[in-house]
Amino acid sequence: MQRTALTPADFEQALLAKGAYYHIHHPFHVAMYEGRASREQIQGWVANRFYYQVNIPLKDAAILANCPDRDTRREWVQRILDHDGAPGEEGGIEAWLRLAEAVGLDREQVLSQELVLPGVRFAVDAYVNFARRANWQEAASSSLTELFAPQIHQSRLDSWPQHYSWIDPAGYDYFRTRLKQARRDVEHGLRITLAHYTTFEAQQRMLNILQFKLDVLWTMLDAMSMAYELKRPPYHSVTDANVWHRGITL
Ligand code: AHQ
Repeated sequence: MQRTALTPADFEQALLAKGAYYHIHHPFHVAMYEGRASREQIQGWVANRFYYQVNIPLKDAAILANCPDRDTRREWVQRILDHDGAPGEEGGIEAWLRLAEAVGLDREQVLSQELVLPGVRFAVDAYVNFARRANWQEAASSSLTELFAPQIHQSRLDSWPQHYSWIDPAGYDYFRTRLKQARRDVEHGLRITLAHYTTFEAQQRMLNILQFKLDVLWTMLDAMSMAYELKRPPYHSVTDANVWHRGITL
């Protein structure tokens, strides 16, 4: 039988309730927040999250490519500039590379993506490929894990400086910049989402899309937990070398 659609307010509450599954609750993130992460775990996190960061512009460009609405595109395009850097501006990817240097990683090694774990690569690629294949509204709404992002960026700014005196504080610029960009992104993403999903079934599908994106973020940290906490990186039973695939250069 046809269920009546949630009101926009109730739909937004249902979206916010998904925050219970946000990766701020993942044990790997909690360990970083509580100061229990080793230098290797912090470095592994930064090197692996770099793969997520450099794929965000590809994800957002896929959304633009699928979106026939000029007004949406002219607002959405800002996300690419935020990461790639508008002419004359550093951009988030460069800021992330400064975070990498601040935690003692070599810039070229991070750029090479040789430290990116298979599980991280698969999760991120699933997100980008979803954005390429889905309609632009569904791909746009999958960014709404950022409803919870300001809190996670703030938590790092609040806790890392006191726990990890060995990290150069200049590296934290990325989190500060992202605080306001995430809030602005969410306002647009929510506007698209609340307007697009107007039946109960469509709203349930969107909640499943948001869960997929939460799975992407959670799974990335699972792969990092295996490698950097449980000391079971891929192929650890066969070799000590990191032999996993470096990514297909098309
Ligand atoms: O640094 C992050 C970022 O640039 C983005 C873009 C956005 C998207 O389009 O899906 N999501 C996102 C996120 C960033 N940082 C994550 C973190 O934990 O630092 C949070 C993540 C998100 O919540 O999706």
